[in-house]
Amino acid sequence: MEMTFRWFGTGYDTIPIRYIAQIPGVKGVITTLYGKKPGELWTREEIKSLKADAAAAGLKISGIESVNVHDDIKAGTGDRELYIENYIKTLEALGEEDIHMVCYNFMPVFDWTRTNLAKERPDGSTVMAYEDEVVKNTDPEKMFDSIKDNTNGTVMPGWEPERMAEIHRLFDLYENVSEEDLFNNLVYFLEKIMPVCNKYDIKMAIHPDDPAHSVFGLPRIITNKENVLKLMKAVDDVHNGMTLCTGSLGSDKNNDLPDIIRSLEGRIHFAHIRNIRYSEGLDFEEAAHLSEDGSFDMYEIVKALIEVGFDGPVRPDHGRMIWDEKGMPGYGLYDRALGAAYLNGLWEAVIKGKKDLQNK
Ligand code: DNO
Repeated sequence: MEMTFRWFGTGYDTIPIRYIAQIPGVKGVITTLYGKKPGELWTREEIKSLKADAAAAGLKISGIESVNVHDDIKAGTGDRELYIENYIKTLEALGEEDIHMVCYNFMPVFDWTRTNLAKERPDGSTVMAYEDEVVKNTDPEKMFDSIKDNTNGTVMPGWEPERMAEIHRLFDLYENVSEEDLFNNLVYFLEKIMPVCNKYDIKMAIHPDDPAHSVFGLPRIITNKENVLKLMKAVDDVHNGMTLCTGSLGSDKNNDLPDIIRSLEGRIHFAHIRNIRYSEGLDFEEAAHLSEDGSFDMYEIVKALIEVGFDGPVRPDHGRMIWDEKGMPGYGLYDRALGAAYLNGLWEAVIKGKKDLQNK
């Protein structure tokens, strides 16, 4: 694996990139052109300049998160052909710039959903949390208003104000889109982009739905082992792969993460590793990466990734806000850096442990 860290780019991320380069073991960043709207073209010049910013800190770009997919593609409406054309051109530009992994999602309207961005824990740290009752009792058009005061002045991915301003129109767009339609639209999109992915060896890594169930009655499809395997089979090309996001898939208690990892051998192109703590029903709150702090066995997760020969980029995912840091919820420096250090330790231990056993 290659340890990486998410960085939102110059002018967007409040964390200086040189701090990221100082985290032990981090060789690359996962980044994006954060100002781009879904469907907009990326030029080679813009990608070059993003690479230069990373290179100035001694880092490479290990992958893009995300090239967002326009809602016309997801809903299969309006200008989808034009937006697919643009997506292909963007992939071409990325390929020409030697970038080979792209993370994206196929969630209608909302990207990830939380009901509290700063739930205080007894030790004074804060975490993001999800409560299903709140979602059930909130008008989706007001969802952003209910959390916007806790973003510490940052623009959170998937919750951009321009996007929130169009929420009414977006809900109308999906009115008659079933889960089956959404799945078919995803397959349609993937089939169209596979030739360019093959030409430039770009591995597409779909991000699971977060949380892994329907919110506000919207269709959701990347939620469990069965659906994910169905997608892998429908477009049976190594360039159609997954972002193994433990926090998202793991938000459904029935999802056995090590088992899902084993079933996806060869198709996991990127890993987001974090821990959550289950509460009642569908509720959960985020936790420190350490197994003991949450509901996941991180050792088993790392072991399964190593067993299937996963060698792509890994990044610590959402952390707590600790040591009075003010930043984008989930994306502070301190707890994610602790997460990277912990994951590096687990990796080293599992790999060396395996070798020791073989040498006996
Ligand atoms: C949230 C992230 C997501 C993710 C997208 C991928 O913190 O994990 O916004 O980047 O769903 O397209």
